[in-house]
Amino acid sequence: MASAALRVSASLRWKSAWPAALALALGIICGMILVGDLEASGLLVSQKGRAFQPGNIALSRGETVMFVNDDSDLLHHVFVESDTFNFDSGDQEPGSRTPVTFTEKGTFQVLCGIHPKMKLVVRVN
Ligand SMILES: [Cu+2]
Repeated sequence: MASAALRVSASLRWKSAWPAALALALGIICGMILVGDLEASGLLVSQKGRAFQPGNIALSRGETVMFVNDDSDLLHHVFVESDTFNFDSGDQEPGSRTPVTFTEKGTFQVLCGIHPKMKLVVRVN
């Protein structure tokens, strides 16, 4: 009798864990989709090997580009100089992430103050 009651309560506990496990799995999947979207929409720009990757992106006004210094031993320094929009990151340490929100429409050249060959074209719609 006692062992049957134990078995029942054990199986109940197992069943009640399912919604939590399902919620956790859904949460992980949603997180992966969100990160995937950010990368797919080109809002992550890597600075690696003295180059921007990708070298060309388009986004909507008000969106933020995350610049990631993926060079383990180099400083970078992104800036934009234009009539309508200006930005200067200062020095970007290896591994650092620098968000830049493009608040104006237009086509902008993002340059690196340290590596003159680094160029990124950002089209803001
Ligand atoms: Cu650089």
